Amino acid sequence: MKGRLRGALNKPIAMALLLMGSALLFATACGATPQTILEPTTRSARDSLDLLKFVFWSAVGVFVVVEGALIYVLIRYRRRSGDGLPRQTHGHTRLEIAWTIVPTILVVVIAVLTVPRIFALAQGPEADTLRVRAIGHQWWFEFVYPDLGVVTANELHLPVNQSVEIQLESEDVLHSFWVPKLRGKLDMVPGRVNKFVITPESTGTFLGQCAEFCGIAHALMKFTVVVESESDFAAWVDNERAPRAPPASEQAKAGEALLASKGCVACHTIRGTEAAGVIGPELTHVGSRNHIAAGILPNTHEGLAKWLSGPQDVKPGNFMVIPELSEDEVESLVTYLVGLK
Ligand code: HEC
Ligand SMILES: [Cu+2]
Repeated sequence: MKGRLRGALNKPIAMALLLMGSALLFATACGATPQTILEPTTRSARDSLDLLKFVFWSAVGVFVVVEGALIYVLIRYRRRSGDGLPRQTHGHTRLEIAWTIVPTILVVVIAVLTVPRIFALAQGPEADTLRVRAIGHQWWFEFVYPDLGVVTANELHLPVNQSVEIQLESEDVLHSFWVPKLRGKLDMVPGRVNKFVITPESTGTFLGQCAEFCGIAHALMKFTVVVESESDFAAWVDNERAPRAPPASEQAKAGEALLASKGCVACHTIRGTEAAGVIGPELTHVGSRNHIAAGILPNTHEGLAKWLSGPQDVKPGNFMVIPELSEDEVESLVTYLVGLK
């Protein structure tokens, strides 16, 4: 029998195995993984990963047993020259009972492990839970801290080891809030508030992304979550609450003067100025953020200049529509915005 098996493992099969092996190697060789679910930093994300691992390895076990049996039978009982009609049979009661009971047990075990986790995911806030409203807009995220009087965009700050309830809302269409290292995704639904509670356990910057197709710039709708120490968070809140820093140079002053004439005031709020629009992101402290345009450009002089010179080139279809600005006007505005720490 051994000899027959070896004979069957001929060239094509060996080639296929080699290809599958190298594909696996390539697939696992991905380097940095900022948006992986495999490095959870909250209990919620860890619970989901544990469950995923259990289901995955059970599936691997089932796959190996079933495919192994199939391959063995295909090779062992394949048709050879001179073979006649094989013995005809119908059904095998014991086998059929076995392959009904085994999957049932597996499904029941998965259900028993899943149901308590579903309840854990839906757990409500505690007395000292920090509340944040996360509001999806086409194509950026707004973050409002109702108890702290802070409004910001695209960069959610959270204190480490503090439970936080995130209330998901949408201003327009369906979006989905997904920070893989913090929690599984949850939809942001217009006219409805979905909530979840998490406690981030490690400091760091975590990448998030809208995970529900929401229109032309959906793929360019990202955000970051900055988890920081309690004192860093308190300092951040203090800074966010203050009105905008007054322009520090003549050029920055010229920039602030352009807010009205170029229409920025209609869509953006900059507390301390006449700008009080609510269509675009709050800009009072835009200079302190790491990225602009929902994670698409670095918040540098060049990034801002690129954005103001052509927001539609950077992010086609987005709702920032402005008159064309001269190079001087862009410089003034950028100098002003960079100063809004
Ligand atoms: C018609 C409304 C509208 C006008 C007018 C407008 N903006 Fe915007 N702005 C937006 C929207 C919407 C976004 C978010 C775009 C996105 O990321 O999809 C935005 C984004 C920005 C951002 C990036 C903010 C961030 O945190 O991502 C900056 C900076 C900005 N606008 C500056 C300006 C300036 C300066 C002007 C005036 C020259 C201006 N905007 C005029 C609607 C507007
Ligand atoms: Cu979206």
